[in-house]
Amino acid sequence: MSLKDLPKLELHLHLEGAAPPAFIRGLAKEKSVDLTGVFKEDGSYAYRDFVHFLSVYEAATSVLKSPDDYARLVSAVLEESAAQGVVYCETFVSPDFCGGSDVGAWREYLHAMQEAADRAEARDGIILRGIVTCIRHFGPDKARASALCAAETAGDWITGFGIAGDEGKGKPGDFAWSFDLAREAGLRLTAHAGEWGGPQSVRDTLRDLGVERIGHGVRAIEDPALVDELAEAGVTLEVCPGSNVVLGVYPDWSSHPIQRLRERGVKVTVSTDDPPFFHTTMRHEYEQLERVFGWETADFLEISRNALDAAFCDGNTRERVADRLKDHPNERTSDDR
Ligand code: MCF
Ligand code: ZN
Repeated sequence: MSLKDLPKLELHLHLEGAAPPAFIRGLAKEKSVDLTGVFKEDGSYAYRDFVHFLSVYEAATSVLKSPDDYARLVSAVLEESAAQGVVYCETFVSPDFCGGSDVGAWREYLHAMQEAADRAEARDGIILRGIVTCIRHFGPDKARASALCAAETAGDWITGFGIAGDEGKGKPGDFAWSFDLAREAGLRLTAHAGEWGGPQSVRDTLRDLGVERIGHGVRAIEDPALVDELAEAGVTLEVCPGSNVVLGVYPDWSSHPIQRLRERGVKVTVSTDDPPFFHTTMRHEYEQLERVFGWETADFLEISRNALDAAFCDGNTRERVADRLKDHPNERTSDDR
């Protein structure tokens, strides 16, 4: 079977960051929003570096002004994900962008997103779940408001809570109150760390926020003892190699530590992060992993199994996704084992 056809699970996808540029341009035109500087001449997103990426992301997001806009976004994003062979996806959603963290407004956005996700599931079989995400450079007060929205709407669809944004701003401990609230509401926890911050940022995040997954986490490789701890504790890394290379965390794919982390026993998964921003897709990530590290079907199935085990969904959903994976048996021969 071709790698392109393998069923894929994606645990790390920012909803607005997955918006096709043409979709954002279309909304900007409809609403007469000036997006000067957001796009290059070839129509792709324009940014110089990580901090500039964050502000371009927010500028592009400014065209999304209503629950219906978010419903349209979910439809567009899931259509593309399903075309990539994704069968299960978790997306980061932010109450900051959806009603300014007002709980009543947030419920309306959420309802619209969930309905759009249900339609996509009926149409293409793709399953989506949401992780409410606070934005680190917006500060701890905004994070508390997001956590309250998350706690109010925790359930079958909002299944997790996380933090993304500028890792250079503040400390993980500044957000502990929000993570404690989310945990008490029954939400599963993940946090971006070890992307721009070194191994200590991963240690601090695990200690202060008590998360079970780390977004990126790749710079843990710089501390062998930490790598052992991650492996022993079964912490899953949401690795986004293409994102790391394009943003300059690593100079090229062959320097990326995903394979070394795996070899040291760390559970890794593969995601695209913000695919059009990083000129990537799930298929492109798979093709690169095959080309650069020689990954075969069995390696990808192991990655999918890791994602399934770490997915923030209920048991029934997990079984449904597991059935989709069973359609594609491990092609590894007995000689390989
Ligand atoms: O993972 C990438 C790069 N590292 C950190 N943060 C983000 C990434 N993509 C989006 N983000 C942040 C960004 O601040 O997540 C927020 C954006 O505003 C959206 S979460 C729905
Ligand atoms: Zn991310």
